[in-house]
Amino acid sequence: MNTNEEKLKNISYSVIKDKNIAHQDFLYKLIIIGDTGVGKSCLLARIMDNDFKIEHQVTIGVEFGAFVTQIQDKIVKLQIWDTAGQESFRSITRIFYRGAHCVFLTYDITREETFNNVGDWLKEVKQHANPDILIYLIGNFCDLEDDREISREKAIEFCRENGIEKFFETSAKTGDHVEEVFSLAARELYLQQKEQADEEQREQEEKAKELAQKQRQEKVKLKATTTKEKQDKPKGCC
Ligand SMILES: Nc1nc2c(ncn2[C@@H]2O[C@H](COP(=O)(O)OP(=O)(O)OP(=O)(O)O)[C@@H](O)[C@H]2O)c(=O)[nH]1
Ligand SMILES: [Mg+2]
Repeated sequence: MNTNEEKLKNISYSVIKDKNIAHQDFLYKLIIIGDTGVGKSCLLARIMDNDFKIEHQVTIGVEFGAFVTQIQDKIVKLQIWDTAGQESFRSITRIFYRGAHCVFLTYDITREETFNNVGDWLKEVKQHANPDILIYLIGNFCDLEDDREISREKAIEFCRENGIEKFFETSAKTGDHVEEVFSLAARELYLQQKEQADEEQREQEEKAKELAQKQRQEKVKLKATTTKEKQDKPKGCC
């Protein structure tokens, strides 16, 4: 386990059920993308309402949701954008990549073509999202093990080739690993921001120290010059 994962594991957190909570310390935007029918809306319904719909209600454009956690002493809200997977909405959904902090690149482990398209989805991310966006690869439908077409190894290989650090298999139907991935994303984004803020503070403190030392040195110099001037001054002058 690398140090980042250890840190993430050790951060205490709890889920806040009240999604309408007015106050939050940190707000992050997370988008879910992937082919139509891979279960994006069901993942959202599972994390928001612990609900699952059997029928496929095609998403038109985009739908919103939220997932709120308390991490350490801070309230962290994920604003979740569930996008339409159908090709015809592609030009609309692209607009929503902007400003996203995290993306769930989703496929269905029982349909190979949805995995084959993940590369194209990744290209979209690279073209339209922030370069430092956090990318999670999510293989949904893991409850249907007997129908599996994409092995874990194949997905892990894809991650390795494309520099994606996080890969999970989920089931929106049973809820397997769903809370885990959303809460991990919240913790990872929080940790990133916290470490960046800590780093900035360290830099400022360092600068302040340097400045104080310079000022001290200037004072010493000034004192030395004035003493010398006094000594050099001719005595007993009338
Ligand atoms: N067995 C199983 N079925 C799932 C799972 N997730 C979603 N489904 C089913 O898959 C179908 C499509 O789910 P949606 O969440 O609507 O798919 P989507 O990705 O939002 O599709 P678009 O909105 O068209 O992009 C529905 O019939 C769900 O019941 C899962 O994890 N396991
Ligand atoms: Mg949908």
